[in-house]
Amino acid sequence: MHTLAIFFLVLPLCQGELFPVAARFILPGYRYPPGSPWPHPRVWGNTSELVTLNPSNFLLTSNTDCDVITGAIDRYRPLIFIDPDAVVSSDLVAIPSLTIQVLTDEHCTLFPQLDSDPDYEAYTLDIPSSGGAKVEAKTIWGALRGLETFSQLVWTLKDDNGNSFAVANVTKIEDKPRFPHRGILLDTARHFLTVETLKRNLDAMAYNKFNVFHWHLTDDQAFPYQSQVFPLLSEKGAYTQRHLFRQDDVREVMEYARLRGIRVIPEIDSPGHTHAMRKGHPELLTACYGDGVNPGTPDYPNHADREVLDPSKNSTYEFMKTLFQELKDLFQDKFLHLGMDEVKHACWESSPEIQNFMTENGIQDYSQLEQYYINRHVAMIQGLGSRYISYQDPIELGLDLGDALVQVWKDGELGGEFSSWQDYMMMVTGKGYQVIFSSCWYLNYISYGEDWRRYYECDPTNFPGTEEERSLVVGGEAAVWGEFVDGVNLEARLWPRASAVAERLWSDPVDVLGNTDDALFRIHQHRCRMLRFTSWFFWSFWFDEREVTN
Ligand code: CP6
Repeated sequence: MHTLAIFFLVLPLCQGELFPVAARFILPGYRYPPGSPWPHPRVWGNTSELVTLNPSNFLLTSNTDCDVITGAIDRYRPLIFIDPDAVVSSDLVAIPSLTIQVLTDEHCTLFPQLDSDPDYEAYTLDIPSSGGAKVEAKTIWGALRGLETFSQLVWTLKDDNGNSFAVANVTKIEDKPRFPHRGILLDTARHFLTVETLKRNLDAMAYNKFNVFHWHLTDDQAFPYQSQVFPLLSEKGAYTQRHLFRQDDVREVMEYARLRGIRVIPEIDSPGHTHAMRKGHPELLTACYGDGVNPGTPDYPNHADREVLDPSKNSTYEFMKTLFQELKDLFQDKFLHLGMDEVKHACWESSPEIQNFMTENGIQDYSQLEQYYINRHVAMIQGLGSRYISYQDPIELGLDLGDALVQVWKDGELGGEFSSWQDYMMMVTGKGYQVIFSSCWYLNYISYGEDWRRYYECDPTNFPGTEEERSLVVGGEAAVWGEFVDGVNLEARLWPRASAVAERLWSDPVDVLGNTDDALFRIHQHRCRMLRFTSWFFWSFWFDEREVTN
């Protein structure tokens, strides 16, 4: 009871987000005011001077008619004005408008891509003490980020007569991301996730300036992606014919993501994690003899966790080429994710056909066989004109991944060869690979309390490499593996914990990220904002209407 009372004092519930008028005089003394942006901008010139906005005639305009911007203006208006009945406060200057200036809208017909231009998502934002507010950006993607920030800067005061006022602090911001790749990995193979659920998370991602949805489409348990070229994959491999992503479903997700400046990178994991592919296409996989370890006749019972594609047949690579060509055309990202994690060699070891193939081709061991698969798979992907991402696993076997972007996901073990994720980062960047970092951010794990602090404190360049090695980090991804997560608990695991990752990947570590106590007020505000922006918020009114009895 006691701790609860203190907790409430420090962090009011989200229903308290309409600040009493008196807050105007108290809150400037805080390190951060209400309407604090998340993630923290690079340069945030913030004052305690307030202006007001009139919801009934506030002008939101842009110099471009690109659908990404006009769509965003329509989406953001109701988010900016929480209370549509807010009135203009007579003792504050009213700013009449927000103008969004885009220097070039050449990106408008394109999907966002990984881009090394530091201004790709940069913007400036100005809320003056009189006159119109401005967002300026080189690209439509930067303008989107700026509009997001503007929506966060507006907060609401409420007076004793029940009037509310939309207000913002006079502010100047210059902002750009620290890393160009800021992603969320969702797994739709262990449990299916609906298009609606994916869209809700794309919204939340936009509120946190994430820009990559890494779609772990398939795995041992299921193949929910409905391929046009190989329909048997999902006809046999999906849980049911309702648990499917049709081509139109994917296009719907893609378009939703594009309008929010989010890339969608599909992953078809291979050569491991392919049990579900066996159901429609048994010819693709190496037949396991016996139980895959002891000799016996080939059969296909429960080898789910050690199934691997057959690297010895040309038809395997032909198949994958046709499948990935379709994915490339559909998803339109420069990168495809190839998986390559946790390849078990047991079925290869059990197979006389594989051993013959190895003898004929002078392949000496199963690592070399894995390398053979990688080489042919990668050559095929390059033949499509795509670039590719791989999990770190092959590198641990000393294998070569060409010009892969490597996703480091392991945390090392005490006493092992790699005792921490830092050791893996040293090894992978030491070999010159660019890296996407994930080791700290397995949000499918749960624990009690403010565990976002742990995610927040983990910095992907905090390993003892050279300056050049640390510069190989292109970003990171928070991951939600789906073994114990479905549409019911996904959002609760992701948000607001992924917000901690979002700020780590966006903001400048020197200025901002030292101290989680500093972040507490802002992340709390941000969580309330996210509730407000989604349908969950409407439940909170049910509580508002109840009488407080003690
Ligand atoms: N599924 C696939 C998983 C994991 C990986 N690949 C995984 C395993 C352990 C942890 C995190 C993720 N569930 N296909 C590894 C990339 Cl801790």
